[in-house]
Amino acid sequence: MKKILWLTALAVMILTTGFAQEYTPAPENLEARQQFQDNKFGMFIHWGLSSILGDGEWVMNNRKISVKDYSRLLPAFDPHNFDAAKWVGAAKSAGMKYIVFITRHHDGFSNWDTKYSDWKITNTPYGKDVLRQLADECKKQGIQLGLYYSTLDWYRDDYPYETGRTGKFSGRTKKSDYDHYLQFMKNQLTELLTNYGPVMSIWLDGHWDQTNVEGSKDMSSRLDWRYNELYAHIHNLQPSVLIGNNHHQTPFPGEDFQMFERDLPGQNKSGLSFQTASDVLPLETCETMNGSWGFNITDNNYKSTKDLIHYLVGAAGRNANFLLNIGPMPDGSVQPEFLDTLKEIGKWTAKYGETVYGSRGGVVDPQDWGVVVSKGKNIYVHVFNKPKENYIFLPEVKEKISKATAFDNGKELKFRQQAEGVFVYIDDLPGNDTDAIIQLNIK
Ligand code: JFZ
Repeated sequence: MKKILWLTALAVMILTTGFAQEYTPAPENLEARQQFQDNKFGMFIHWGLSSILGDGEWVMNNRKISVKDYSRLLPAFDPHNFDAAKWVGAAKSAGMKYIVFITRHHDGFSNWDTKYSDWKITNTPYGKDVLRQLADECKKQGIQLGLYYSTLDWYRDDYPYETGRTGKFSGRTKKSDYDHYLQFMKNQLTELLTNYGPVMSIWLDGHWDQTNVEGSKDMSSRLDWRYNELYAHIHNLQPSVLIGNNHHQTPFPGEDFQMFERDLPGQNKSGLSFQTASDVLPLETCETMNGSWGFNITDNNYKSTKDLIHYLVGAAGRNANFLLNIGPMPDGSVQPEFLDTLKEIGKWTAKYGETVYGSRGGVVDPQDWGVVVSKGKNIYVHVFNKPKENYIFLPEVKEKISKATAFDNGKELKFRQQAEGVFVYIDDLPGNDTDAIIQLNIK
């Protein structure tokens, strides 16, 4: 009798804590993580109804627009210049290997022909399923596709908006119903993961709406999101899909990669990145080409090609992917400033991409002068700023180095390996305004 009681208690404990649902990634998921890390460079695309207003994707919240007023955008959306081949072509021109597309942002608008909502692209004058075209084109051009999906919703009244810290001006009065909302998300995710071919990643965002502001002592969620259920649902549909969640915290069980926003792992310039980088999961960091995610008509604060290349290589040196954002215009086209910079980046990746793609970081910590990555029998030393001394010092290199060469002209460089690290002499390293690369061969 005692034993039965004890077993019952244990069973109750397991069921209520979710302890029995410990996540073991499927073999194809582990494989997908390697491919994801090899990809290194992707394009983030923020686009939807909000693009019409030219004031970023938070415009509904920031300008305190009610659901009723915001609904006027639906009959106004007609992106007649949308051409999936051009978007995917722009990503390819930069040397990007994947695209992460906003399927549904916080304004709740679905960029595909969902059965579960009328608030969708196929109910605009444009009328066509943008995701379908994008997915087909990605397949055609050999680009992997990830899907951004907001767990936060400013439009629906079943989302627990009462405890949310945004979406306060929507005019919603009906009591929320998370059971219902969770089912809605599962239904939509079933569509996304069934009808559009293999999906590389599901990029969730919105958790922070139910917590105190970033950096607070108490970062607990006011809502029990039941991620166990949501994540299991996703992985059951496509075991290889990589789940990431932009909650700005240490990864939760069931997540397959860790993401950073507007910061390289280990930095916190944005005030959003208080978490430490995982040394188990793949990492990804996202950043904008100007200062906005969604189309912003007055934001001309463009980052330079050089800065963005440094961001890409800097991410690789910290073992992370770089997801660079564009916010296409309301007509569906991409502004020339973005296209030009992407092409410029592409010139660099065409020449130097082999020192980044497929590499892994963490060989040597980031240094004042640049970063270091490894790839098979090679170590690539990326020198952004040539130091004043005539050498570069790489602390704590375990591998035995057999040769050092300047990547730009193949010229051999002198080096000395000691217990504390490697000195590479750079007198013969040609200057390079963006990134002077040294290739070290491992014995
Ligand atoms: C989130 C989104 O809100 C944003 O629109 C964009 O999609 C970006 C990639 O991800 O960014 C956030 C999330 C949370 C905070 C700020 C920006 N926050 O808690 O202050």
